[in-house]
Amino acid sequence: MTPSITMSATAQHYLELEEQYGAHNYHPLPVVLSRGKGVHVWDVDGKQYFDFLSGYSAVNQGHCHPAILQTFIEQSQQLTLTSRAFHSDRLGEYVKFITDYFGYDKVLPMNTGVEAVETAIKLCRKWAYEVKGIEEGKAVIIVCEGNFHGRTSTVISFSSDPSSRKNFGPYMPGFKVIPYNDPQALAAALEDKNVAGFLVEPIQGEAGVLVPDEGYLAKSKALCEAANVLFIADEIQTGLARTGKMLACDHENVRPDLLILGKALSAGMMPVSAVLADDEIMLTIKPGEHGSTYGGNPLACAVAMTSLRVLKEEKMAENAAVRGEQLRKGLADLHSRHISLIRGKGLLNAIVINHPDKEAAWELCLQLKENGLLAKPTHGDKIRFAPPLLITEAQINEAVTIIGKSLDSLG
Ligand code: IF1
Repeated sequence: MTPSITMSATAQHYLELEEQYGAHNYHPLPVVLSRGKGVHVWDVDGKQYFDFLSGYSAVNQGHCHPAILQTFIEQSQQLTLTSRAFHSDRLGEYVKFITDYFGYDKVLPMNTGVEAVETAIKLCRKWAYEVKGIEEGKAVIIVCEGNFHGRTSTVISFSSDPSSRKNFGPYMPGFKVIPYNDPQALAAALEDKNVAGFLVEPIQGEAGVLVPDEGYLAKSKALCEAANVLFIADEIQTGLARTGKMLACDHENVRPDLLILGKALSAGMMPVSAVLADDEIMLTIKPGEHGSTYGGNPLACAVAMTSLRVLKEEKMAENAAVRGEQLRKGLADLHSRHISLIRGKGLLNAIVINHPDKEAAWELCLQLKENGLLAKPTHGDKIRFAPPLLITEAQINEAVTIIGKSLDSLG
């Protein structure tokens, strides 16, 4: 049954403004939000929803977390941006804090996730030429089919998703695509002596929350080590407690050579990203060879420190592990004929919809919205369920009831 899309005049007004004056580079669910707090968001008509997307894992700490907000307010009234032409007290404090937190020699602070991915690519190439000794211009970085690492021209050059690539050429060379979750394919690709790095998501988010086989990350890291190739983990979506550990790599005790963070590093307050590495890699970039106007700004540093502190103080990784088990069990116990697969780790989950109507996942999301829960399909038949990590047992039960009721109305 296709629920009628009922929009108030107020909501319609905002949709029309976006339609008329905004680029059409998204197809959002027909809901206009105006407030967020914890696991909930409210639309312009005051209706409350569970947020089961969490800004694609940017608000792991919950919307408008009070302690992070307090830091934002205090720092924003003191000093927000100096550029890197000058030092700042917050940057010095932050670089020590985050490198102690994750156990690396150094951090290179950036803003968006894809900027951190680009930074990791540049560090990997620099290291290849100046440390490993690969011939200049010949470095190859291995990536996986189904990857999503952002939307710059370089990064979409190695996307296997036509909608990310089509008509954005010419493409950046120097990347080799192999199947995900296939150590043999990685071993074969590593035969090429020009390989400098392996860039991988510990769980492929956009591909539909593809969790690789147990041991995939550890095997891949070992193969990279044996080949003197950098293991580059894109933990922008999987990191920061989302999968039930501080990093998804922690499930296999894998320490990436280059660790890429973003999204929840600032709990949804502003774009903050980072690349962590040890000196042999990080010091290949010399003064003036890389940077960004806002990278490492005092406001971002202050917000990131509180965002990281909150994750540990409120034991969000532990909660994500327990609540994720509860969510997957609750979904399984629905015994819905419309669910063909439930997968995930911690509170990064997805269901695969089994329905003759190819629009069923979208229809289900419309029904979920009507019933008070916001989620969005990814790649057609999959729906990601990724609430903020402070969600409670009772709230998971309430959400599963909503999901069950919505599935029943699919027909
Ligand atoms: C959109 C997807 C998710 C990411 C990983 C790097 C980036 C992302 C693993 C780049 C960003 C965002 C981008 C956003 C929607 C969302 C997304 F659907 F696009 F693919 F989460 F799965 N690495 N993912 O997930 O970070 O530059 O965006 O800060 O483009 O619509 P960014």
